[in-house]
Amino acid sequence: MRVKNLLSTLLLLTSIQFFAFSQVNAPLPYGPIPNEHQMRWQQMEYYAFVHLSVNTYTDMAWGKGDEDPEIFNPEDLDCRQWARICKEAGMKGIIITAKHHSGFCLWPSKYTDYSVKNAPWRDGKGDLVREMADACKEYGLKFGVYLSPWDRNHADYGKPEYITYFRNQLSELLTNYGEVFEVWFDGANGGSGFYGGANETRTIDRNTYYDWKNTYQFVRTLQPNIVIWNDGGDRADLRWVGTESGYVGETNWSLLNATGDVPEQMLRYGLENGDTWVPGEVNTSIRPEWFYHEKEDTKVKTLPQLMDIYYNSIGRNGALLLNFPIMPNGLIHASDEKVVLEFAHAIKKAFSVDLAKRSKAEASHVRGNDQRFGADKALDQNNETYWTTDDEVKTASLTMHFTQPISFNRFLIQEYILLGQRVKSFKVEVFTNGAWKEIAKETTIGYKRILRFHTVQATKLRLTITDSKSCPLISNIEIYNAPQILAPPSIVREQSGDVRMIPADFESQLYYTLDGSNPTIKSDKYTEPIKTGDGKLVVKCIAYDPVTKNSTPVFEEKFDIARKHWKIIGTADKNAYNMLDGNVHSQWYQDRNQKMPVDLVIDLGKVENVSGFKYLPDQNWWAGGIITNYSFFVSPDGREWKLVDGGEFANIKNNPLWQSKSFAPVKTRYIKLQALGNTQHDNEVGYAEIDIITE
Ligand code: FUL
Repeated sequence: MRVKNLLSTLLLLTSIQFFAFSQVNAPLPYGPIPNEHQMRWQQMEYYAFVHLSVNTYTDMAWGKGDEDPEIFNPEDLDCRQWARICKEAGMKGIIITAKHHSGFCLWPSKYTDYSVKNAPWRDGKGDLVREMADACKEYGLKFGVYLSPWDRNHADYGKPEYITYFRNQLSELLTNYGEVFEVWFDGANGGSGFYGGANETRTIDRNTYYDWKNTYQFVRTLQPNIVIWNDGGDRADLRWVGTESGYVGETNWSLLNATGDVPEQMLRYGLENGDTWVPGEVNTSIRPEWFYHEKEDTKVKTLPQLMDIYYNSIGRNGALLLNFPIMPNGLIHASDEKVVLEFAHAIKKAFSVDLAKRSKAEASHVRGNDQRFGADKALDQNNETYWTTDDEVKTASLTMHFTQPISFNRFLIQEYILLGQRVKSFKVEVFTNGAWKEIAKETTIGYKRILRFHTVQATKLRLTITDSKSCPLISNIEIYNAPQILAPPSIVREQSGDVRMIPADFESQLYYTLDGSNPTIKSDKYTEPIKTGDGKLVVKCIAYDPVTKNSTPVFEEKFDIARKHWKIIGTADKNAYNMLDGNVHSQWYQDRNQKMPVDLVIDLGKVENVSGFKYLPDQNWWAGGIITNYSFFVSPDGREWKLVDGGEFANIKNNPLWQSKSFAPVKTRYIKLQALGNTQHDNEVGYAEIDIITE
């Protein structure tokens, strides 16, 4: 009996031991990893910026610091409207410009008079930061602050005393308004300003002046859970991605080095072997500019543009910080609200049915053959579990078998970044028509990567990690069949006369006519630039979704004669032809040494019956060279000129759109647009496009 007991005890011990040995350990972290605050932030994914300050009332991008607080009166201000919109838009928080470069404070700071205290708004008794914080609380949003280090109002800016002032302000913002999830230290620093009446230019060394190391420490003492954004000085928790246009690199490492300069390339792509975790935040505005300008009411980003931004930020291991410029009355404009809610709806629709759920997965390698790390852990909707391999395995695949053929066009994948970002490259193949077909070959994954591709129908999908720093850890895979965004394409006519269409959704089918009739899906399908003759053209077009069988209303673009034979006289600069390329985003500037009046002479190649001309100024926000006053001449030989029109482009400053001028028809081979003045009252003259109107 005793022997039997001993035996069974031995057996039990051995099996426990065997079991214990068969259990592999979870991988150890590899390289830098996010801290808990960065992790919490990363999971927010999408949140808002709001820009409001004195320059909202002066139509400026930046306040100069001498604006009278009297102008600050957002009479209908309602932070609850902002919070409601952000909440409905699916955002997780709001960051407010508590103080922009002007130095004007949206809260009644004890340390300056340059604030809402001295504004007519709420009779000087208001506290906009408080209203924002309260509205965030009410709507269950996190609350963040932007505090510009550069202060164009403060007399001490540039001196050591200013740092005390800056920290005093931080202490107000970070103690009096509850939990703050993020603080934003804008990189624009130093330059000209009011500076307490000195009206001069002050330069600082943005790496040392703010004593970031101690400033960060101070911030963290006041708000232990905060994440700090900074694009200069000591590395903060989050990095700028090097652009304000709403995208980060396809390759996007959440790593940088703690010290040393960060070239723009590195901001965009991160640094594969960086020694510090610094993930990218993609900041962009729903309009071209950060502050409200009425002239941008027609330039609110469209749904397709916002969708691109989504895939190019959140879909590339970034977070999206989308800005609303607040109107002078204190509200978000109805057009901005409309499109951001459409955007939310479209995202919801795109990611509503996860088709990966309908699959069974197997993997080429599983860590220690332990099912705790099996392929199904990438599909179990649990971000705490992951599929992984033994440490030395850097190439492995996971195959998903669908119960029936499925159609899809989005692939979403996440790494378990708590143990480091590891994957260097991967590919996706589908099993379709009896064979494997590669549909994507990519680099990094990170917290989240979303791939877009043309809809495929398949019975299997194979993910292959082709290179990884150490064993890959895949916590989640999702597959979707996103509906097409049906919107009109952009249609341009190049100098050659060819017509190019740029679809709003890359899966859109475009059908067009050139004979004035309304296109249907029986009309010509757009596949490549359309060769046309030299004459005038009416292009009518629809975008069509073969799945829903819906199409857009007919969209039409009219073009005058092709500019094929035109020659720009008096310049050897090839960029001059940017004016004729149909692309409104390319421009050309005349030699900057010329003095007004500045002539643009064009040889039309042959005699045309001209009855007007069209001018589109440089479309960039900072564009100079916008012509306000002009004369227009014609000539048979480019020597003898006859004035046929002249005057001004009224309101071109506020509305730098196409300007059309007509005059009595005249037969001519040469034209001359003479710039007499510009919006800046200097000698710069630029053009995005130039065209004529013919009889
Ligand atoms: C920039 C600033 O200069 C802009 O005015 C804006 O605040 C943007 C978010 O950051 O650097």
